[in-house]
Amino acid sequence: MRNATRAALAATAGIALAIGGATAANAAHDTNPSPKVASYSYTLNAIQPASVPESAASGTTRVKALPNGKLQVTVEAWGLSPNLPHAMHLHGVPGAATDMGCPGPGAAGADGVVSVVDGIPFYGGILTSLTSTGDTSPASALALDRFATADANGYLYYQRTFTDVPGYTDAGTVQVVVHGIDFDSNGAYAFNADDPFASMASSLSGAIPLEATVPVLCGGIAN
Ligand SMILES: [Ca+2]
Ligand SMILES: [Ca+2]
Ligand SMILES: [Cu+2]
Repeated sequence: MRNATRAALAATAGIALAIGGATAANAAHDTNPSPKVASYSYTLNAIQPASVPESAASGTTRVKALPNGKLQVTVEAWGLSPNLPHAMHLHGVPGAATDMGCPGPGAAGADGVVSVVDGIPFYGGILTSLTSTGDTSPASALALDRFATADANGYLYYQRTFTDVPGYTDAGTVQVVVHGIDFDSNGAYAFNADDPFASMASSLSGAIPLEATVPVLCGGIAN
């Protein structure tokens, strides 16, 4: 499973994140398609140690404030585990501005994997679930049947226009976090007991495999 090039890419991303630490979002202001549309794009970075298989990925988030007051969020990612849904959330701390950021490989701890819980001191809790349909509250955090699925090449495209983004307008800095790594490339998250990774549970729930919730990409956006 390990691939030297992928590992090197992940390590490079990790170093950048370690230096970037808990800094605020780096915004790249696009040329506006219209004077009434504010459009911004942000980078998503891989956050796992290079030793975590299938964890090298990259991505972007685009946020457009539309003239009608709605907010359009687009996420594109490359190198994700193919043909699987990827939970995505806006993470942060509601209320007064708190300077949050993304975890790097150093947040992994003894087990060598950055779990959702390992990342919480960096990116906070879940403000919004970036589901494709239905509810977008934190209650839908693990609604895998309503999140975007990566294609056979590991490419994911997500776009949704929000009239109300729970917790988002309130929070100081917000991180987009994309979850889900098929560590053993067997085409599935380890929901079946005979799966090699079934014994590794999510840090959120013993009923959910680590593969389904482990964070893979993270990047700050400005609100
Ligand atoms: Ca860990
Ligand atoms: Ca698997
Ligand atoms: Cu999340």
